[in-house]
Amino acid sequence: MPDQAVDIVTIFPEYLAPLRESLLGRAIARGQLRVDVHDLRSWTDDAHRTVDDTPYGGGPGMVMLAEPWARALDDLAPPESSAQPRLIVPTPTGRRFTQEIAAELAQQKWLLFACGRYEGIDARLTDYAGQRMVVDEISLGDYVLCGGEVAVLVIMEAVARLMPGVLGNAASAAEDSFTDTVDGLLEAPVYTKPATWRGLNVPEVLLSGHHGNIADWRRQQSVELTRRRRPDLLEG
Ligand code: 6GU
Repeated sequence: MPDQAVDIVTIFPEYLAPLRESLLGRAIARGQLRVDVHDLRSWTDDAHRTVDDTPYGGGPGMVMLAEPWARALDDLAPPESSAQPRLIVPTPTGRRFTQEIAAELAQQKWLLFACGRYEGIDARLTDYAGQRMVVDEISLGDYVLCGGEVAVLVIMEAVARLMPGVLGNAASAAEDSFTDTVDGLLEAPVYTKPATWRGLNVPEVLLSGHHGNIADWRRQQSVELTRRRRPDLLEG
């Protein structure tokens, strides 16, 4: 049995195909991770396979019905079962996704993503799910996507590389931008061979073999880059 499991419910299952590529694909192939994508419409029972309706109180667009979602949850994670997933609902009204949240999700045994479309899901769905599982509404940032599917790809790409045993080189995840080991600074620029390329040179210090000087240079580059591009990270 895989160490970790991910279920994704969506009305566009094909959208999640990229999850089988690359890092995640290899973890799935090695049997470390189970990823299953489910069509929400399979939990409808009318001829039109309806998943939405007009909003109470008026307003634009359509709202996803709670019932198909509840059936999906009850099927994938029966209420009487003691094992329950962490429910992730991507939504622009969620708390902002960060590296810290990615690290937290990477520790979970079981993640269940509910991809909303249209104007979102009937708010009672998270109340219902919250009766038995931890529910996390997450936003990628201050812009609006058409649906949660791409958000799931983003979240899973950030989470997968932090999952125990998924990344080949565990050290490289720890040193990346936004993790604690660089004190919340952006990473210094990186270079590889050749040392001179189309008239452009690699900074001399990186060729020196002097580890102390290299560490100092990288630190100074990190601080400078962060001051220019992300001064918000330097506050406090
Ligand atoms: Cl997670 N979902 C949607 N639909 N829009 C978003 C988002 C999520 N994060 C930012 N915009």
